Amino acid sequence: MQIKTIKTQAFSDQKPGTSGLRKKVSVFQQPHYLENFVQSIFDTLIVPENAVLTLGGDGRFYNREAIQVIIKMAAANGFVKVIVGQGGILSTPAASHIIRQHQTFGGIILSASHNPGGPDKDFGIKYNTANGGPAPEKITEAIFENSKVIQCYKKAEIVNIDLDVLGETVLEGCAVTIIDSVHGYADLMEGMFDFAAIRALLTDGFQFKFDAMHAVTGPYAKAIFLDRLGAPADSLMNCEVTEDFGGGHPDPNLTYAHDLVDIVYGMQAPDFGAASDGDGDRNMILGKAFFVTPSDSLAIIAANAHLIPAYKQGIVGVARSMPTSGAVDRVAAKMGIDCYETPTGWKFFGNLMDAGKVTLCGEESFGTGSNHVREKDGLWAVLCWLNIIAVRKQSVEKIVKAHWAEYGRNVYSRHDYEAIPTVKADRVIARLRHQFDTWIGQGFGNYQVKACDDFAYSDPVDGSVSVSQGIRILFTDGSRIVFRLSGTGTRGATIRIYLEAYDPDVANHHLDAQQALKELVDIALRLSDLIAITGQTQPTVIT
Ligand code: G16
Repeated sequence: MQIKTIKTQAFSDQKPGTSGLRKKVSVFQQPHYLENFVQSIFDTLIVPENAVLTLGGDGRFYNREAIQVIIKMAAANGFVKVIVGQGGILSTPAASHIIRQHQTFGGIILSASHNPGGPDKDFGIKYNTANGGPAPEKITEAIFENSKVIQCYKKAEIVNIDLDVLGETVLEGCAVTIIDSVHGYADLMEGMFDFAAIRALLTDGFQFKFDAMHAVTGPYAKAIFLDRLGAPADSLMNCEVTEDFGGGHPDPNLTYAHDLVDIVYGMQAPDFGAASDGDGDRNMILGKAFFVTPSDSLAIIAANAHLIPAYKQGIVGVARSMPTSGAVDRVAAKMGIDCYETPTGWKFFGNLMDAGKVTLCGEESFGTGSNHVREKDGLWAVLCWLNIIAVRKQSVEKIVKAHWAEYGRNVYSRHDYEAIPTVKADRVIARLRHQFDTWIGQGFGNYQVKACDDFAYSDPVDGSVSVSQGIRILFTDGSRIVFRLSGTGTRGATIRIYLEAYDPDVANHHLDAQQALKELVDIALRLSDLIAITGQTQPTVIT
């Protein structure tokens, strides 16, 4: 195989965010841009002999082109085999499964997750390690350092591979295997859940609606819900993967999953609605005109895990990201298992799962998952709910309300202020950082501040420390306000305000979370001076 070494110059902006490098497609299309980042990944890894790479993406615009480039570079950098999902398609959880199942030397996943796709939208790339999970900070930092000093990259001079035809192409020194993107993942799910019970539910009048948002879960949903579980074809919507996700924003929340939300809150509301994002790792769960917060979803899955075959022996522990509500903490306390609070980002859960400390994890950002893979998993969460409903034979709303009656309710909401000029967003955060010490002990309306900090985490497995992970204002009654800058946006900065109030007395709770959290919102805006600094008077997204 002929290998070409190509001279290049470093770009200065290749710092991976919460989940890899995400930029506009036009940025990735600059000569050498993708290649520099891929070479920086390979330069960071010491590729062992006989190393195999998993490769796939969410099917967005530029996916196929990027895959051809990466195959050539993997071959030139010593990989003996590249396993690629058919058509270049692999959902993030399916890629994680393939890395683990085939014991590959990690994988490259091409996705900008829930960000829109298309020629003038976003693209992304991340490296997952051999455990199937996102690379830890020490690796992503090293990739960034390498990207700043790179001088050349290596590419094999080979023809493009036909990504649509299953089978192996043996090139001199490197084989490329195109595998079915869906089958292995569907088998994994079938082995974990009570498919007979779910099939009985879905074929017996229970109305189910799943929205793939024109993104990667479409083919997975067809294989699992239609072919294996017998759901009627009209249970699925937006299940053809398109390069621009149908022109939509594939983020499964109440704002962006509006097609589904309209149905679930309409006259013909199904019993259950769910959506997943661009790369299939996020999920939103809905009942009839009823929204389940991701934090509640995690707590309810944990409390009912014993009803699911994969967890019938029990769960060893749980973890949530810091801004996620404390609902799952209450379940863990009752079960007598550990509950870990980590910074935002799925990578922090990997160590805990590898060390056997936790079974289930979740984040307020519509991510839930377990140790079956090392990524959050949208369809897995949907199957958890279907399995629980099939056993309990209760509606989503009834299950949630019974949970609140038992544990109390962590009333929760997140307000996002998107596309703020970075300097202004930094000013908001800097102001909070400088002032929070002075608020301790002070009263604001009905709330008194107990403590404030900038969240720091010390990993209990490897001792690594992560600082500045979000500003917390903790009140004496257990309520919280958290401020954090998003690590996944590509337009300016996004400030997220997370609001949580604990209501132990479910009989008196306000059903409307926004109403219940109104005073906390006012306090958050007052303390941060966000409106004056940014000029943005309303959040762009409320979940
Ligand atoms: C990524 C990470 C998640 C994290 C989220 C936070 O999600 O995988 O673990 O919770 O980012 O996003 P932000 O920094 O914008 O709040 P995804 O689905 O984009 O890969």
